[in-house]
Amino acid sequence: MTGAATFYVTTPIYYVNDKPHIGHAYTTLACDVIARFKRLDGFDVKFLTGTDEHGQKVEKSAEAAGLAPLELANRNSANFRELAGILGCSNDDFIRTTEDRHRIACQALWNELVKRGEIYLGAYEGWYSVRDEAFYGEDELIAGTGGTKLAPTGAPVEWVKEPSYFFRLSAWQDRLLKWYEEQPDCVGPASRRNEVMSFVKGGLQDLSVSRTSFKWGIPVPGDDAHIMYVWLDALTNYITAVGYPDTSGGYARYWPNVLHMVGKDIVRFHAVYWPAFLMAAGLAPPRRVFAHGWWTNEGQKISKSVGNVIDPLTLIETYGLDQVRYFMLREVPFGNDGDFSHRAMVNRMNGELANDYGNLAQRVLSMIAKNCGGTVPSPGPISDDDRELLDAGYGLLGRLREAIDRQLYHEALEAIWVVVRAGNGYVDRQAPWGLKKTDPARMATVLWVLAETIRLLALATQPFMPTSSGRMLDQLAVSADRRHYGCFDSVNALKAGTPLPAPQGVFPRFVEDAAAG
Ligand code: ME8
Repeated sequence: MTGAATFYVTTPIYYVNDKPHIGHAYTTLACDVIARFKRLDGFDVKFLTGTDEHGQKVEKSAEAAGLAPLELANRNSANFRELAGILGCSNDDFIRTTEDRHRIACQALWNELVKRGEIYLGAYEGWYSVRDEAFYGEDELIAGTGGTKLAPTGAPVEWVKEPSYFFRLSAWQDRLLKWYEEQPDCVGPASRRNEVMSFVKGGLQDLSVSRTSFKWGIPVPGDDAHIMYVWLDALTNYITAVGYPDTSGGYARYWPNVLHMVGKDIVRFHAVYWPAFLMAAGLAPPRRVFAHGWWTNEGQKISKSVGNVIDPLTLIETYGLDQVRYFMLREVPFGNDGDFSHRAMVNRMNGELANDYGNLAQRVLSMIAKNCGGTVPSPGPISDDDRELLDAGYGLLGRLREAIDRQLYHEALEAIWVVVRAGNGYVDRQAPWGLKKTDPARMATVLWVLAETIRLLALATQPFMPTSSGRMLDQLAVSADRRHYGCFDSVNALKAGTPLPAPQGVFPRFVEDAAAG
């Protein structure tokens, strides 16, 4: 792979105070799809996920659970690692902020910032939210019940007064604004970029980057009374994993061509603080931060207190892994908020997967098995109708590249389904079952055009539904080394006479009673 263009994609590192839920699964899946797509498209990809294990929030949760912080972290980090596996994720690395490599990177970054005069010692007095691990200005707070004050997120806040090191964030306002203007793709979608820009235009305060009132974190080099602010610690994971402070190997290879995928709740940390830390240390800011929307459950905010947290494992057991992967990225325009409902899930599963895509493949493959001796049929002259369907299939890759590069997963899937529907329309028009007696040569052509279209569809759906697409490609006898996107063309079309295995349905329907029972 040397010489291939590189692509680095990261999930947020998740807090270990809690169990993974649908929201975490969503971000990780979105990263997996893009990582798989780019690998198939010839890129040298690195896909990173992991866990954020320090800070007051984790320390408090551990205390409440009667555990040492590291014990809680070990237990819950394992849950996130396991989830990535269960989701079929192809991550190349899983980072934990309690690892030595990470402490080394954080302390090196800190020293660099100190050396450059970007960090100074002072005292912090103001509001802090442990739940958000964030400092808030008085003007940002909202009124809670009984005269209490809350963070804009609704989280409780407390007054903190302690010695603290500060990062000169205020000095980076103009350079951040220049970055947003010169690199318009650095924050997506555009609505989030606007939000971030107006926050920065509103003026930046220096940021408190150390705490002295608790211990669970990375010590500030040379001043053990302080531990680093958990967000400075956490954000650094993205360069730890490419080998920082060594800037030759992985760092030189992958940085800064990185996409940080995050939820809209943490865009400020990624699109304001992080690029400022990096630029201040003389390092390049990330290529792109994309903030997706928020999932609700049957119209309600997902929360532990409401008791409607969706466990991704239950979803997968109920509907199937590829079905869940498809649903999550198809249901909601990526970037918008979305709602999970059983009804919507079943509609997509039975309508688009089982009926439109699964039946098309199943019908065509069974006709080939019955009427063409179980081998790829031999096409004769190609008609305009044939050409139109084939061109739609071959044209798909360009559309997918465009959509995926802008994180428009729903558009990528819609482009694929335009071809699925065109394939169904073509079968109905050409009615190959009626040609068996009247014109077997034409039947063979129609079935070949359809089989070739299914090959292209299955290549296209691989990043979204790796297992099912793989099974479809198996049924078309497409070998493992011909599933990458260099084969998305007519040169690599199915060869007549290739023996095919017995067809099997790939997308089962969801049967309501079976689930209830
Ligand atoms: O914020 N809908 O970790 P976290 C969609 N440790 N996405 C959701 C979601 C929902 N209802 N709930 C959570 C942290 N997410 C920090 C990150 S990164 C250097 C440090 C997803 O465990 C979404 O990606 O609270 C969100 O940004 C992330 O989980 C927050 O995870």
